[in-house]
Amino acid sequence: MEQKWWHDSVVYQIYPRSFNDSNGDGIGDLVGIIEKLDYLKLLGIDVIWLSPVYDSPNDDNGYDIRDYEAIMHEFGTMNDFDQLLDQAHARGIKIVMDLVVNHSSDEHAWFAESRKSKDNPYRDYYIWRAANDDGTLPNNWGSIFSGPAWELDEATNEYYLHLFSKKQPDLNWENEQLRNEVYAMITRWLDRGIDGFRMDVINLISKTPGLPDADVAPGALYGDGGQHYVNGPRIHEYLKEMNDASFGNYDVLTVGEMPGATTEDAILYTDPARDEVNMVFTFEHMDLDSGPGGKWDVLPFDLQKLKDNFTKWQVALHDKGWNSLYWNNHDQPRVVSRFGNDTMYRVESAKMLATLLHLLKGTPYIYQGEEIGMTNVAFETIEEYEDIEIRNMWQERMAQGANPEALLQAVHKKGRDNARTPIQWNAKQHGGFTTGTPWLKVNPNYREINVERALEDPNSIFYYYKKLIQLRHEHDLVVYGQYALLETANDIYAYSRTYEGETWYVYCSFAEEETTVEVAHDTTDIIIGNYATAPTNTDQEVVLRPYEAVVYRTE
Ligand code: TEU
Ligand code: CA
Repeated sequence: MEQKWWHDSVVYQIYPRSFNDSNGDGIGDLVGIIEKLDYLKLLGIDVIWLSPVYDSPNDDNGYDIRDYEAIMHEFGTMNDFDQLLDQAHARGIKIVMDLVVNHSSDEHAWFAESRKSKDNPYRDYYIWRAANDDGTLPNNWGSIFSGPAWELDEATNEYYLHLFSKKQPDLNWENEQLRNEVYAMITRWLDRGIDGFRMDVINLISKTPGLPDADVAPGALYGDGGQHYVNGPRIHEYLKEMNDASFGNYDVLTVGEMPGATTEDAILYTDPARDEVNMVFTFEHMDLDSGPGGKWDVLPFDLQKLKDNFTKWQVALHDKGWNSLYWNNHDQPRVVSRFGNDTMYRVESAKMLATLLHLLKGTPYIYQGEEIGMTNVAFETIEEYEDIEIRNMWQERMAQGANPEALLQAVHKKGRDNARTPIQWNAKQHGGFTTGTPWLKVNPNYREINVERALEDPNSIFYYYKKLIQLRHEHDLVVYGQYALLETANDIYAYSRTYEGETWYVYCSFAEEETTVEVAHDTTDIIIGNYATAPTNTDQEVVLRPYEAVVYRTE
């Protein structure tokens, strides 16, 4: 496979609202990001993925875009953006932006036109339907943010489709003119000098013609429309067309956020010969702790399922496509709280999880705060949460008579605001994120967990991430080596990577007690480990301490 710059790159995701506030209004901003570029340079990352910074009424924190070519005024100006781009490039850091084109804001100029009349030239940019003859909604699909996926608009007495919030009407990709406008917009950003796109729910843009009703799961209020829009009928055609018309003409990174994409789908999306996208974000490992009732139906973590899933992806995409690797983003709880131990073994388990992910094959993504082991937050009341997904879900479930204590616990475990609390820079008020009042409360553990402390401690999680990033930059084995799962006890995840006659063995313990693993290789050359001393080992066995991670090299 032809080598690409994004093969050995590590990406750092910034959620600008929560990163760093430079002017005391409680909201992170572009100047705040510029102030921290040296920090990111020290960490050693290659690319920043910026969550949306476009003009938006913030119904979904910028994932509802009012103007694709203006900057959100809370975040700064286009001049600030150009500064950020220049300053990042001057440090050898690339910038990838978010592309949110499954839907726009209902305040976008296209939608303002579209809703005016049935014969408006922009009518067909969105998905409009009349009610059925019996007065019911056009179909039975539910919105991903609760309630039905249809909203009545009085001007024309028709419904528009919104897979997400009412303020996020879905764009109609069947309309060629709309598609061309999107490609032209992408091209203008690329000409501005950005280095690629993370493409929001891009595998949802093609819907089954006729928008048929979907199956209703037992106990569900609405049909699961996903059957008619996840990896829909024209998705590969649209992606190829987009690639040919825009980013395919530039040497940039594209990553498609793709809920419901299987390994078979991912191979089609990322096969370099097909010219669609470079890599996808799979959701499969993020869904392992969800029961049949969906994300709020929380199951205990099961390491065996994680091993099976990662192994399936590592093996399937080898030499066929390209993986992206992530534990965290702005939609997911903090990994150290989710799959590790965020109390007694916070530092050990955060480093162990980092080792596991960063030595796999694919492009790793670090979500802001992950590099200092930030944890989930547990607000005591639902009013302290800001996320529209949480708020809508709460309202719907309370109306159905759900138990508020149990639901609040599910929010503590899975709510998106876990990832969105402001970055804890130091032990000062509000963790040094702002001199004003933060838009979302800071996690109360900021005095113990913060960047300043991490930078002072040579054994911190931060410096461990730095080392892992360096390993990827220095060793082709980490980038291109072939993966194999090693059979071990239940609480251990062990795998090897092999490249040009060299093999690395990665052992990761999820146990809270010592665990002995049998080994069949030399154990003298340790590449990295998360304890200050080497584990007790012979050529036959290694005794792993709680949440220990260790990597051996053999030739
Ligand atoms: O997320 C898509 C998505 O599927 C999530 O909404 C996910 O299903 C949810 O968090 C899990 O319950 C993308 C963005 O990352 C997210 O922030 C946006 O809210 C969403 O699209 C709509 O743009
Ligand atoms: Ca600000």
